[in-house]
Amino acid sequence: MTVNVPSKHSNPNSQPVPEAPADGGRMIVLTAPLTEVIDHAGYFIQMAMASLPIWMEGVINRKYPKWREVEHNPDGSARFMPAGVRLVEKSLLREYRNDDVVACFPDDLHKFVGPRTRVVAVSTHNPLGVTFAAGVYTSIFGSSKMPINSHYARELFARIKASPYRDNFKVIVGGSGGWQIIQTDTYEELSVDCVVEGRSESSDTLELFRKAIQGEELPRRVDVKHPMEREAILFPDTRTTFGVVEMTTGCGRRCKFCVPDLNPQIDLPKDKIMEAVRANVRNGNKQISLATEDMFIWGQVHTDTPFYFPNREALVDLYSDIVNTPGVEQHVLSHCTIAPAVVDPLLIKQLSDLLLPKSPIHFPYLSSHPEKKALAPLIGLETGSVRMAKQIMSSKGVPFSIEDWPSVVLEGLRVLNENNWFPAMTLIIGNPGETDQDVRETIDLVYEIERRGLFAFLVPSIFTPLHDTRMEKEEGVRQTKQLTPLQWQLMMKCWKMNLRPGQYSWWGPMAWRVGSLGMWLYKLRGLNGPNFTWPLLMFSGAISEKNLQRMGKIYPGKPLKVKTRRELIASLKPKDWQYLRADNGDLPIEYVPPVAARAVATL
Ligand code: B12
Ligand code: SF4
Repeated sequence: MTVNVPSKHSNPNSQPVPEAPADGGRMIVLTAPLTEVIDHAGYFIQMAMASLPIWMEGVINRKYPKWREVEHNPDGSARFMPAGVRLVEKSLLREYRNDDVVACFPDDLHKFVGPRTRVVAVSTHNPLGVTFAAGVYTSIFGSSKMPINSHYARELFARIKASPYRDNFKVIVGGSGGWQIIQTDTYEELSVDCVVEGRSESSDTLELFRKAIQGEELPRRVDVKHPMEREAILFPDTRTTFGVVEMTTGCGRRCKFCVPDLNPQIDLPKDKIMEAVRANVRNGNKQISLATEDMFIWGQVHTDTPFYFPNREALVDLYSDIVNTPGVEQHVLSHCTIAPAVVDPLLIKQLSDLLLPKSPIHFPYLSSHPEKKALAPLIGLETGSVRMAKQIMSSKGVPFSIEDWPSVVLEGLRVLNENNWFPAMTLIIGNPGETDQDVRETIDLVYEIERRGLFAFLVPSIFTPLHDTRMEKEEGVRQTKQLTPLQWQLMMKCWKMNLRPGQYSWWGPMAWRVGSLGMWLYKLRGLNGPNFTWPLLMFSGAISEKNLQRMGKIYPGKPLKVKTRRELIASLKPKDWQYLRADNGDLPIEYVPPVAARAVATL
């Protein structure tokens, strides 16, 4: 049965309005776009939906026909929600009663939004798709403003806007993608009253909800403080999407383009992490993932050792307890940096022994694991140009000098690959001030990865100035049409290399060749301009790279002179030697281990 209730925010499609909830609805209703909530088929599906345009949704539907299936609690609320929603819920439950607050899927909003509702709070990661990587692929394929995720986010906002009770409640948006609404000034269009920048634990956030409940006018944008103490960070005690539980906040490497690094560097207490892991399992989750910018800083924040020398024992102990928690069947890594793999290869090996059996990721053509399992964290490579690296991320490779960045990447990748870690590595194309020479150096590094038989899933994206960062005001390449032939070559070479493992079938190479040429003729040529032509021919394999190089149509790349691990370790400052682990070998000849040094001193 449906009722029609007049409202100034009337239903744009004049759809019949569902019947009001019998209990008048909840005072505070929390939700998130369906494509950010789903807990299906691993991380990849959400990342794909952030990048593919809506007209390619059929590809996802065919590959994952059940992706829309979600689970409910007996009262109709969501069985799982992104960690951000869970923390808003937990923060609110410090002040409001359980039956005042609910977290529900977008399709169930009508069951909870009623005359009693005063706030609808939306948590979102990437509502408009204007962040890095997400924007670039939709712009290559066309209709740049509408990735699949964005379509579903907009659908959610349209649904809220059309609610017959819209005049009675405020819409508050938060989460890591809220800034996109501020930056595009889409408040009216999406019917958003206020965007909160910052964490829900803050007392300012609670104050905002109080105001909204009293019907007061809200400011368009509120910046709330990030807790400075680890004890002030809350943990979910219900199930989260992908079993996400926070492990750290902040990073410490200070890359100029980075948003999460603006937060204080905190590693969260193990007992709280474990409680949240158990809560996930209790509520039916079988998978866990610790959210972090760099997993390797955990256990080494504000200790006597610099954070970039990982605390091996603490990390192995934490991950061991997680994967051995009864009920945890799958575990996925989130983000990390690459220098720790060079600093402590034995740590990587010990983590592999622990984590591979529970990894849901399989790389049949790459992994040496008996079941072909692999680990695939996300790591920033960003650029192969030392000049550019110095400018935008001078501490990315510490304790090693940024002068050695290409060697750190190659040596780190060697260690990771040997232990069945095949990371996704992001690259930024079109950084402000990027010259052709910078791009050539990045292409050199990519060719060197190939030459050495190493593998990373390379994810190039176009520079996006992110809000509040030190590069917020800087201009780089804005659209794919502006990319130079070299930048296109880099982009297409990355994708060609990514598809290598998929090409070991008889049909694979042919499908790519025909598919990409067809796409080019049909659509891409017009969209991306003439600079795209030769790189796409290279990608498709229609003309061999050797021939294209001979014809002068692509840059041939040149071999890099690379430092070995021993040489990299030898380049460290002597004051850092004390943090090296002897069991990794390669110690500098002049190095005297602490025990021996003490013995010499007492002679
Ligand atoms: C886990 C994760 C993922 C996972 C799972 C996401 C999920 N749905 O659960 C996967 C791998 C799928 C993913 C995908 C992507 N991600 Co992601 N992801 C993360 C990561 C590591 C943790 C997110 C998290 O759960 N944190 C813990 C929760 C508690 O934090 P939170 O969500 O921010 O919530 C807090 C506040 O924001 C606030 N809050 C949240 N919601 C609300 C709502 C209201 C009303 C209020 C008041 C407050 C509030 O309170 C919470 C704390 O109390 C972050 C980095 C990070 N450390 O945050 C990157 C991060 C958020 N992702 C990022 C990006 C770019 C993406 C992708 C676009 C990447 C890509 N190209 O594919 C996609 C987009 C996916 C999509 N659906 O569109 C960027 C966002 C950059 C930006 N600011 O725009 C980040 C910051 C990574 C980075 N280093 O840059 N991601
Ligand atoms: S290493 Fe990654 S998380 Fe850390 S500051 Fe740099 S970009 Fe940010």
